[in-house]
Amino acid sequence: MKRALALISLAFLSLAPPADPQQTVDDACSVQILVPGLKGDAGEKGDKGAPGRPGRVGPTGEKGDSGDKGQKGTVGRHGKIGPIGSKGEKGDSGDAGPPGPNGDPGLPCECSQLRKAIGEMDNQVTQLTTELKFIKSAVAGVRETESKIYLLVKEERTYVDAQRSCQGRGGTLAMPKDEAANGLMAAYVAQAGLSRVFVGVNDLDREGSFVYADRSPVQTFRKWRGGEPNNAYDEEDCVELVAEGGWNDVACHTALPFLCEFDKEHV
Ligand code: GN1
Ligand code: CA
Ligand code: CA
Repeated sequence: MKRALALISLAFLSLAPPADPQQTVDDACSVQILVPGLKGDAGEKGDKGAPGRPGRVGPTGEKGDSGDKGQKGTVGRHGKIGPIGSKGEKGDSGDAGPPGPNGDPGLPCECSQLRKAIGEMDNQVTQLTTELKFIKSAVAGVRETESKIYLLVKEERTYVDAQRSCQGRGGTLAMPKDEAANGLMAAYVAQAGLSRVFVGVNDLDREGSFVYADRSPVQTFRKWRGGEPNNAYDEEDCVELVAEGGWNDVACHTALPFLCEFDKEHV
């Protein structure tokens, strides 16, 4: 190998142009043996070479300190359905449902016959009411109006005892507050064959100020006989109704038959 290189170098040297321009053509045809010159000066510093290849992966480092707590993560997936809860309160009732189907046709109305029967019953009620009134009057000895029942008691009592007797029966001494009631009472007294009875009127609390047994004042309706009330003997604070219908003040300790009155609502 070394021998091959020496031959090549020799050939090259023989073909190389003359190093000195003063050399002649003859010189070129001559064979000269050139010897190496002195070592030249050091060249200029070359450019920085390209970066080298990456090195090998280093060994695993030591475990570092734990870092700060990370941020809150996103909402997780829905969890599983929980157990069935307890029964709730009853809700409001729903809307009314649709109307049901029509019912079966009714029986034909016998209206004229029904009206006739009702009319007959009305007549019977009226007749029975009249008869009952008669029986009450004849047997029980009472009289009645739309709202009141009157009872004549033939036992003679002072005013206070008479009032107590009426109250014991659930009523009060009769109070003639209008012409109709006063007339009924007077007729009742007359039919009973009596001349006078105590009624519920007095001026016991204040002389001359007459009130009814229910403490309401005697006002526009009055039925005093001529010259009455005269408070005779300065002791007349109670009132009698005479059979003719007039009123007279008499002494309360006088014993007389009396007339009671009852509210139908309370009987
Ligand atoms: C009666 O008793 P005499 O006649 O004085 C009546 C009086 C009357 C008077 C009218 C107890 O009194 O209340 O006002 O007639 N006394 C009695 O003349 O009935
Ligand atoms: Ca009097
Ligand atoms: Ca009198």
